[in-house]
Amino acid sequence: MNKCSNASNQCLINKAQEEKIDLVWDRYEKMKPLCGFGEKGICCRICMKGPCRIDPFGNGPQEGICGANADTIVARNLVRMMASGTAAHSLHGKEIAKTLLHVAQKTSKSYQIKDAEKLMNIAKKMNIDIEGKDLYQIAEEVAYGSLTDYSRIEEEPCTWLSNSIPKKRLDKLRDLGVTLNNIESSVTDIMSRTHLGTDADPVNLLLAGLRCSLGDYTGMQISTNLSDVLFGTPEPVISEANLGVIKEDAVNIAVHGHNPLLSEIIVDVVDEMQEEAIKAGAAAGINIVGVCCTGNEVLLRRGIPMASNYLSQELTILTGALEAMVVDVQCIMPSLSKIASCYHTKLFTTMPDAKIPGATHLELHDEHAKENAREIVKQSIEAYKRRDTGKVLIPEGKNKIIAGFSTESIVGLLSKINKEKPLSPIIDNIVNGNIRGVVLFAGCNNVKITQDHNFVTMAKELLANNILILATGCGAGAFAQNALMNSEATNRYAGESLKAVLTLLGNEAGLEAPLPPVLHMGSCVDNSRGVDLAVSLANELDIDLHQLPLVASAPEVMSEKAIAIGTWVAGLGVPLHIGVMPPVEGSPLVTDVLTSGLKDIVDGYFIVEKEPEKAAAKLIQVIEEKRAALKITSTIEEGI
Ligand code: BF8
Ligand code: SF4
Repeated sequence: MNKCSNASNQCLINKAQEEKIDLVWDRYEKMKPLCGFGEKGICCRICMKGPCRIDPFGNGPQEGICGANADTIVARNLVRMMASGTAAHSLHGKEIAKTLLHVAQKTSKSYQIKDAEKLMNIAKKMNIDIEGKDLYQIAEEVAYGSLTDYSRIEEEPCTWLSNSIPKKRLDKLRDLGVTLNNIESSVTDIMSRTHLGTDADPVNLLLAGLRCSLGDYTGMQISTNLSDVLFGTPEPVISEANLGVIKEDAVNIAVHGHNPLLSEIIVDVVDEMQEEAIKAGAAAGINIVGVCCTGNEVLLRRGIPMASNYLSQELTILTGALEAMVVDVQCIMPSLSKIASCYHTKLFTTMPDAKIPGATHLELHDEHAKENAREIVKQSIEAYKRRDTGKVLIPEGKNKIIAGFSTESIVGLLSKINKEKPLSPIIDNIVNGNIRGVVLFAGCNNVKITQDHNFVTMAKELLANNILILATGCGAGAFAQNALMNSEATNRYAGESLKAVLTLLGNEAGLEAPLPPVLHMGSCVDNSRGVDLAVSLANELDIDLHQLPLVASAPEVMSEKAIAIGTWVAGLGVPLHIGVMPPVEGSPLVTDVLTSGLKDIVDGYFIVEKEPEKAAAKLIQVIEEKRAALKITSTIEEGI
């Protein structure tokens, strides 16, 4: 194998150049200059009289052919992004809920209930009477109750929205008319009102977008919670990250996408097929690695190492040592197919709604999921025999990570310090200033930014200022890849008082070292875990979410799903930083609503700042303002 000690993956980018393979960064360069109308959101393709474009300099047309102005066009385009994001996340949740229903009705061949305690807690939360019912009856009611959030006719708010946020917040959203009774209707509503000649009022459109985005949130709650029932609630787990987790002497299979229904089965069947791989010459057997949010799901629950987040997904194949990439849905670059064809790598698609030309399609339906998973592993072992060892180049660096911080595992850990009031160690340390506040990092990588740069730069600054960081999605991937999710990172980057708290907690957890300064809470749908923790803190203090010294950041935001998340985060009252301007600048009105008007009605708002150093400073300022408003301005660094 050729050696590559460069942990930045540059060697693989160079390799791609030598092999004349275009990567995402090459395609980006070829795409330049990007369309200015599209970037500002003022291109409309909603009907075939157009496409229409508004001249941002005021010299050309200021209205489309139908008379829609820039405000209407920008708002329509933006809320359609929110609808797409909501559809993606909530369909994921619906698949999980349907699977739980099949398990409850004992018609599932491949899945079972792994966390009965969580199921009981959910039933209680949903006000389901569990008296005298067995586990399967309760699971059936939980599944039906959750699926009702996708189909309710009555005008009451979705169960998973109303049972998971503080009452004050729910009342505020209801008064504003943005609570929803039915996730799928909220998406239909956006597609309907943005049809040509329907809603032309930008503010009315944005409010509908907020309602739809709260559907995204509702779908995430369902995804996360019911996945925990089926696959287990994450507990702290030690693993590794970076492309170096791909092993030269193993049959390497990457699982990529979002839905744990696929990856869990693959991980399950691997153990029984290890011998076959060894017989084929792979001394280390079969090695599963994760990419994107599927990677986060199996990392948290199974300790599977993380090879890559979004932007470097193509490089996993460039290592020349990947036998198969198995994908489900979302954030899968279609380019993978072409790149895989330059190697021995098999690309498997597994979902009926996510096929890629050139890939092998093997659907993982419940009734034959295990057989198909075995077939995928078998073909991967076959592919190993075709591996060209001359083309193998695996970057050597890999980082230790501690992941698996579900709300339950955090509360469990804290209860070792205070059994009666488990949240008090966190609350006390926020009040006395040892922890100044919390930032939840979420969202994607974007080719417009050097991969992971904004995440890492901001985190170092925030940690030095004693701010605790939670992370999900590709944000979590960025921190995992850049050695910010282990005890050494706490010693290196955390301010003194934060370090003291994390050291105490790490010792209680039996690590004999500090907890990491960035806590990995999971995939993008697991942003619900961050909300759950924040809601527990807010309820304990009898305040609303916007009063907490809590902010969110998606410094390398890219996808429509992330736009939906950002909108509901603001709707829940939490200011949200984004490091890339969404396509709204063509309408000063829409830009103003997002960056300031929203604050007046829901307390949360968007902070757009491209420079990570400046963004960190702005977030610190917001946290300090929130502390001052709560009258917890103390800077005492003692008394943990
Ligand atoms: O859902 S963070 S690039 S992988 S959209 Fe996609 Fe963005 Fe990554 Fe996970 Ni979330
Ligand atoms: Fe043009 Fe109006 Fe049609 Fe959009 S809806 S393409 S602005 S005519």
